[in-house]
Amino acid sequence: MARLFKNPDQLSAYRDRRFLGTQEEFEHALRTSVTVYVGNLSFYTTEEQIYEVFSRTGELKKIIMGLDKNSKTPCGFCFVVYYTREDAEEAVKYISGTILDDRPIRVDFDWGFQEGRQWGRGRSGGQVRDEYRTDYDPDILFVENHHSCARRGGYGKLVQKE
Ligand code: GTA
Repeated sequence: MARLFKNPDQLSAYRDRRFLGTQEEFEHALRTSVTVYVGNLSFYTTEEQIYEVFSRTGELKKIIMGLDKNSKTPCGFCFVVYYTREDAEEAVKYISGTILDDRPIRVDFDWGFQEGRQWGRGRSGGQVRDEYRTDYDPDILFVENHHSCARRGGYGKLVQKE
């Protein structure tokens, strides 16, 4: 099957600061990896729902939910691992932008899952970008059996505090 993505610029705008190799090694990993990153997920989207959507382009090897490192609850991203490169490429091409739980999800090539990458890197425990976002995301996160709740937020809440 013909490759859908030939130009490295098409692969991803994201550069993982924690990738230890060179830019060439990073691009090689993006070009050959069978793993995709999924962003802008609702905190309520389940692994079963992700399985249903992503298995449309091929058989899945593994799903790793992204978790808030403090609360250990889903924080809006996951990694999906396929068996073949073609299936991963089709997921980036055809599933990105799909609405799941009222949110357009973003599917991006990823250099490959490693233990530790499942945790949000933000100072609050969740994703960095939720702390920097300039729009307001009203999605509500209930914590501790619905005794309290927090909003996903925005307007650069951490930047303003700095
Ligand atoms: N393949 O797009 C992605 C992607 N993202 C956004 C996160 N991951 C991704 N993987 C792929 N494509 O394993 C992966 C990460 C990690 C996990 C959680 O998801 O590799 P995170 O989202 O919590 O943290 O990651 P990450 O990736 O470090 O955050 P981000 O948003 O890309 O920020 C990078 C740096 O830019 C940070 O230093 C942050 O402080 C800064 N930054 C981010 N947004 C802004 C902004 N608007 N203004 C200024 N600085 C900003």
